[in-house]
Amino acid sequence: MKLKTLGEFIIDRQQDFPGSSGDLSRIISAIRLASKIVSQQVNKAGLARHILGGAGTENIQGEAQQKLDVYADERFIEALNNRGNVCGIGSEENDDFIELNKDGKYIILMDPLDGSSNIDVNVSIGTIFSVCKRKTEVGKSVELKDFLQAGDDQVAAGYVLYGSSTMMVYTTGNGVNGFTYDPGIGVFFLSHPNMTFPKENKIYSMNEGNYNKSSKGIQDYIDYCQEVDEKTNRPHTGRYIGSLVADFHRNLIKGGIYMYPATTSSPNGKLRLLYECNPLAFLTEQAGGKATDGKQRIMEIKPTQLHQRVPYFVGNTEMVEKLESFIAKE
Ligand code: AHM
Ligand code: MG
Repeated sequence: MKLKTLGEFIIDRQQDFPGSSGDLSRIISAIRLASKIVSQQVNKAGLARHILGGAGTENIQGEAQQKLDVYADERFIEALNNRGNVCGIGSEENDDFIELNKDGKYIILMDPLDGSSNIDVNVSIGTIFSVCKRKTEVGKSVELKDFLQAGDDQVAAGYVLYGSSTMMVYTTGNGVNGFTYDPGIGVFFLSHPNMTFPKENKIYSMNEGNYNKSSKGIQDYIDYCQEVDEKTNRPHTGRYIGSLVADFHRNLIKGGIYMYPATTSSPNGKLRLLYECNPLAFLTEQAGGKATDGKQRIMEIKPTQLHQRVPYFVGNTEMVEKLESFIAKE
């Protein structure tokens, strides 16, 4: 079997676009580098805490002990800054955007370590990223408007899943490809070419503790998922990890829908439009699926705030449309 590395894949793709500046390739390879560093740290998180945590807030070199999500944030910012073509980063970890190289043409939006409440219990977590061209002139300071771009303006997006193996899945608008990391030699290999949602309506994923805090349409859809009906192969299977990247990845491979609706305590839902919803929506549409806030296509929403939250329903098109039909009846 001929194995293709992520590095070879990036070069091949760049050659498909003669005259391209190679900027996107440089960004993807910066993300690849940071994700290897974070992956290594994630794998020893429990051990590091055991060895270093008891000594208080300092590690063995006398540096302040960092939480893994702050560590991931710093590694991604560092790697992207080193490439020189990124002018700013908006991150779930930081209140405001960070300005990098004024001459850079691209901005990055990212959730450096999504599902971080799962770190302590040894459950899969991930990184989500989105890449857009800046709106302001190259050479000037970045502004908020560079970051408040609709999902349709993304030029690349993806995630890294730190699971039973580490995987990177991304799109630049020409399909979705997944790469599995071999930590022995430090290389990502193309393992999931041209990923698409399977047709089967199989899995539904929601924090069902929120059932009674959700709207009637959501409750009716959950009831529908649980109903016994041989013809439509129901009940669907319920699966919820509580790490968006891991839930999304499983549903992309097996067929399913992920839901984080508005609730009485979180009227806009929990997930962030720019760091979580838009990048996964871009991947979803590229993989033949659908992403909506229940009424509108996620990627059409014009953001007004950096940390904006939206209700989120994403996955297999048929399942998302079924859910929308319940919401429409509310
Ligand atoms: P985080 O970015 O602070 O980690 O929060 C996002 C996470 C998602 O990964 C996950 O799907 C969701 O929050 C789980 O929320 P809940 O515990 O309310 O079900
Ligand atoms: Mg998150």
